[in-house]
Amino acid sequence: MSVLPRQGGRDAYYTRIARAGMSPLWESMHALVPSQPTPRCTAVIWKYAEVRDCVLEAGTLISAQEAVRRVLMLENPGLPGQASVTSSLYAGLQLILPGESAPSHRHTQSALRFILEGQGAWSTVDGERTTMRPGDFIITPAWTWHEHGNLPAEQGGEPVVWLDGLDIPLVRFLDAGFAQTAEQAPQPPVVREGTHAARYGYNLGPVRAQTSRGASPLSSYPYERSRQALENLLRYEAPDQWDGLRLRYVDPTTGGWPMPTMGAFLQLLPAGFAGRVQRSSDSTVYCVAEGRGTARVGEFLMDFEPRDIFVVPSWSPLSLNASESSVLFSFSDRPVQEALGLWREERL
Ligand code: GTQ
Repeated sequence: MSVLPRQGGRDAYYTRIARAGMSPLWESMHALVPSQPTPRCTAVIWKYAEVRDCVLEAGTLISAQEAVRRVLMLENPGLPGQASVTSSLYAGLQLILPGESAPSHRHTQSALRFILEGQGAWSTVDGERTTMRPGDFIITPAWTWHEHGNLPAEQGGEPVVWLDGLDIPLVRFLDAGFAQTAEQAPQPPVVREGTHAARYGYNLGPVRAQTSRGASPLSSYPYERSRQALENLLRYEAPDQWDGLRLRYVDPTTGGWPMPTMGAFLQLLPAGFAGRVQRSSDSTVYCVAEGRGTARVGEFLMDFEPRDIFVVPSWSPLSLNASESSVLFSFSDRPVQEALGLWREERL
């Protein structure tokens, strides 16, 4: 007890216990165990028309090879300098020019891509090449080798830009980040493009099941098919009053999320849709595939148009309106929250 002699008031006491590496819970109890989420990230929108030039300008300053990944990170204003779009997730805009390639590596962070513009690029995931087309949802599960490339201009390569989503802040929080470059380990054997789509992409699967890689065997969920699913469903099902028609991307071998740390969604809002107010505990990043409308987060109004990216923080009241028929892509850490029994939603 000699470290804590009983003299002075509370402040003096706090100073003394701080020297011993302790601090009083009762001063921060409310902040540590809040009655509801108090997200540090804020609602924010990146208008693609305003940031596109900056993204393309990066192509004049550094090559994809030198940069390894030529990306402008989307930093949430509530999390400055933390490479975070939400507390748990990272987002960025990646550019690859005709004829370029970005070297092979792998890491324990999972990555997803939503292609914004341009033709000719591909991503190779565990030795299987996947062509990237606008609107495609492409995944790079944890610890899979991946590299990106683009056709030469003569063969139709155009500047290609996509939205990257990674669980970098989450993995950093857990101190579980590992990475390797291709020189440090052998590359996987080459698999012909389309192999996994042929094997798993039609509600059929191999009879002698391969062991799961802990993530979807499909690297690509082409926009054409996902879009068609929504369009088709609209003929059978009335849009939900909160979400319109919202589907989630699935691992066809389990019906679960494509990757364990990030879930992704595609939703159709018919023209004139005026969604009711809802909130959920997973801060969500949206990217507009088609259409125009408004996302209201609390009192904050965000007018969206194609390729805009916006954030809806945890537990913030959200309502979506569409002036034109719209398609929204979105992703969040919902699989993590569900696995831990944390995820909640409220529909008002
Ligand atoms: O494409 O592998 O935006 O490793 C950040 C880190 C993209 C990628 C990012 C990455 C990648």
